[in-house]
Amino acid sequence: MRMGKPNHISSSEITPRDVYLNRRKFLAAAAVAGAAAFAGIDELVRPASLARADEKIGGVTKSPFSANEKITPVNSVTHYNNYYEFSTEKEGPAELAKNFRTRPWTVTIDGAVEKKQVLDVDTIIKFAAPEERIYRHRCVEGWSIVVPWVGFSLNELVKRAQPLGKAKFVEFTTIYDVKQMPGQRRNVLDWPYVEGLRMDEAMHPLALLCFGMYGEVLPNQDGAPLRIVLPWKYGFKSAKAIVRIHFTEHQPLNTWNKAAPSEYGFYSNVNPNVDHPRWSQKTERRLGEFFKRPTLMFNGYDQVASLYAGMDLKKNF
Ligand SMILES: Nc1nc2c(c(=O)[nH]1)N[C@H]1C(S)=C(S)[C@@H](COP(=O)(O)O)O[C@H]1N2
Ligand SMILES: [Mo]
Repeated sequence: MRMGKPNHISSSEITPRDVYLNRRKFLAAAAVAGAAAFAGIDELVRPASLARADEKIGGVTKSPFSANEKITPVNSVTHYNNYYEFSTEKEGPAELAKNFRTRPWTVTIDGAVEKKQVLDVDTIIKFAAPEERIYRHRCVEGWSIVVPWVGFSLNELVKRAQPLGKAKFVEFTTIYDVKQMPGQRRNVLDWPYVEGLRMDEAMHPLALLCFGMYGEVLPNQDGAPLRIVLPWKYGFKSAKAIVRIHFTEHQPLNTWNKAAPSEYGFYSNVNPNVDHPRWSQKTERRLGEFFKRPTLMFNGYDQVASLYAGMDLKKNF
């Protein structure tokens, strides 16, 4: 406060500048109210941050979507990762992602939506009650795992964004941060990593917005603080460390499709009847098991079949 300024100002002394400043305050308050409207009533209570891996996630309910199968040991899932931003070696991300900063973290919601927003990840993860979903996960390379992920249906977020009628696809972008992600110094892929879904795929309840696994906060190497998990698609569709969710009229060009279009398509549904050009997709090996097992159509998630009715899945691989 300037010296000599009187404490009391009569209304006759209010200048245009005061009016301007009050208007600014009003606009700031309106912006906060707008964010609250996007988040919904239950988000008005600001959630605590889930920042540390190995922190337990409370209030997790069991999901009816869970597979009744033997869960892969957590140590395998945290030490056999595809995460090229850190390393192309499967054993690399566990160590290299150890100090990756997952807070503060925001996700930009933009494109063809009513509610364009920049949202804090700790707001997003309170959009719905956390569920444990035990999903089979099939990597295009021929190995598979069974993981108890924690999250809720991606459609909880999509609904809140209020996509416009012209929004036909959702595009997910991973963080680009060369200082933290040594793999991004190399041109193995075109960074940042991009993935996409058709709107009806994104709205399917099986599509999971994920922030935990094995009851705890997601380890960095598995995609903290926020990833998607799409159990009926090859693993590369399940983008990690998401910073942008973009709604669009056009089919996104996903990173692996861009890198090798004859090998990796947009749909990438698990399909034992369509071989990869360089290997068969008929069987898979569960991490920790010796014998291979047959790979199932849609990875066994028949409930998504209707999304692809009438499509030639050999062409749309
Ligand atoms: N950002 C990003 N997301 C990614 C990848 C990646 O390299 N970068 N790899 C994908 C692949 S090929 C697989 S199989 C899964 C592996 O997930 P997991 O390490 O949690 O098992 O992540 C997918 N998501
Ligand atoms: Mo993968």
